[in-house]
Amino acid sequence: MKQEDLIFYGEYAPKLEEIKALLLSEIQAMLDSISTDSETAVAEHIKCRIKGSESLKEKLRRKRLDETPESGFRQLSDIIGARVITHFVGDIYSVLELIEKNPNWRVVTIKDYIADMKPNGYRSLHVILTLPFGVNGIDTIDVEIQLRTIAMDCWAALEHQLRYKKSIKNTKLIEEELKRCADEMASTDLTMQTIRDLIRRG
Ligand code: 0O2
Repeated sequence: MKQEDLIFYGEYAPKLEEIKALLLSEIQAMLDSISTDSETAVAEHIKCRIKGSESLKEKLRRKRLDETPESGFRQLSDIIGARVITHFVGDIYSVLELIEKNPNWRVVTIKDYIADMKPNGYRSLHVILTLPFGVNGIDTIDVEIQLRTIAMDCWAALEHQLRYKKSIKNTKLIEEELKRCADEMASTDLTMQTIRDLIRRG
């Protein structure tokens, strides 16, 4: 954690680091239970992060909430977030099944932005879990696992970067073009899935 984040999270910082490490190792173990062979692995990579204090304060400000860690723990679900990047769309639902079956986890919300994409073209599946916290009277914390294919992640990363460039003109045209890219990538994802299914069937 950066110095500024350590100061902001204060007494909560060690527990957040502990939960992040636990989440990562549990996800890894879950994925290994499907396959440890790189030829058949479902995940391209996994990432886990604790939200930076500036990004958290910005989100709390946007939602008109107190800019404190406690307010974040109570009202937000992505202070600790993990991202599982899969090769194929079908793999996302295999991982979801494992998450739902995990006896150590309690799934509270599933947001399927693949079946029901956001209007801008964003696709991803978000799973929110409640985990024990137990620091300073805060019993639990919600964490978010985002499941995406490589193509969905690529689009989200580029869109995230472009979104914050305020000087861009022709916003409507750019929005349409981004949406078109998202749709083309989703169509490629489906074709790749079909090709894999054909190969597997022999
Ligand atoms: P970061 O930098 O990724 O951590 P909201 O009120 O909509 O901002 P909420 O209620 O948590 O957030 O719900 P949502 O939209 O289901 O999930 C938010 C997270 O999903 C975002 O976190 C992004 O990681 C991702 N996300 C959602 N919509 C988009 C989108 O249109 N484009 C991209 N690139 N990512 C998206 P943060 O907090 O915005 O930031």
